[in-house]
Amino acid sequence: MAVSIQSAQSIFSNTEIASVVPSTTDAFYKLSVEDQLALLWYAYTEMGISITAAAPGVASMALVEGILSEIKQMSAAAQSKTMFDLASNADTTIGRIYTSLRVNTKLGFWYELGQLMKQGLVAPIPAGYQMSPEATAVLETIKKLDPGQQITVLRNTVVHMGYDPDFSQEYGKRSAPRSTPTAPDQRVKTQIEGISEQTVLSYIDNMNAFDFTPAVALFAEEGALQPPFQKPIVGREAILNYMREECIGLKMMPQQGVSEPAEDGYRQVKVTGKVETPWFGSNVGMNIAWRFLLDPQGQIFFVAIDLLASPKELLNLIRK
Ligand code: 45D
Repeated sequence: MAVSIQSAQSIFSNTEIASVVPSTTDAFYKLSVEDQLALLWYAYTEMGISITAAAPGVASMALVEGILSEIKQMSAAAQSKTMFDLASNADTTIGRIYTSLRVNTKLGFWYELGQLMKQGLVAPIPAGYQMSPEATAVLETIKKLDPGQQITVLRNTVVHMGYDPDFSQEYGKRSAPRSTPTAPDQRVKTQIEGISEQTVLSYIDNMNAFDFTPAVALFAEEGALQPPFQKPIVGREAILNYMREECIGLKMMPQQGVSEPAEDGYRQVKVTGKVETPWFGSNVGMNIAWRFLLDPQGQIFFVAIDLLASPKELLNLIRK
């Protein structure tokens, strides 16, 4: 059987992913929009993990200053309706602007709105609002997730707000803003126990330096990158746009790995470790696996990034 992206998806298929994240996200979308907004508020304020002050630096906040000041000037009822419209994907001007933003800027927008709600400058969730029993159950599930899983659920909900949620999926069709990579003398060389493949080590080093052009050059022309719970992003150009949009400020801390020959001269490599997002810094370390399939030339034919079900999965390096 020839190697394909589809066949590559099932390398190291015994990796246990945090499937509670998509199931909780699905349950969330079955709730009324009022319940969704209330639940997000309670989850956000009661989770006990806080966004770090440096985070807004990764978001282009200048792009949302206009809509934020517009919202500040609205009546409380109009403010609530704006949030309702965003969460229900209504076709509004703010909804269209929101959709055109990068993920980090969407998060920055909500971070700012959350601050304004705490300060009483934007309408809060009405005191005494009673969530449905279904919403209460979803909230309880979220509270029991580990922090890396909790923030992934929160992030998913924010990404899907605004009008035309499919827009952001099309990485091949738009160009993303660039940013300056880390200076060469400030870079650190990664070592991963059990791994000597230069491609994998260079991938991590370039990603940690936000140097996405050489990171993408490690991929085969039609190579693919599959983010957690998403479809593979195929081709260098699409992957480059994705990285420019989503990978600024990420800190990758691979710990250990295993490498073995696969069919047709390919090689499969699994690495586990932690990833931190600029939003939560070292407050939240996400447990991650990278499953690489390298082609005979040593290029990345496929890499899946998985959010692991539990910390004990970090040790699951069985060669399957
Ligand atoms: O609606 O190797 C309020 C890739 C009110 C790339 C609110 C990767 C109501 C390749 C509460 C105010 C990227 C795949 C809302 C590796 C309301 C690669 C606000 C992996 C919405 C390793 C809510 C990277 C707020 C990973 C403010 C796994 C919510 C990255 C804020 C994961 C939520 C990053 C925030 C994650 C969530 C970031 C800031 C999960 C951030 C999550």
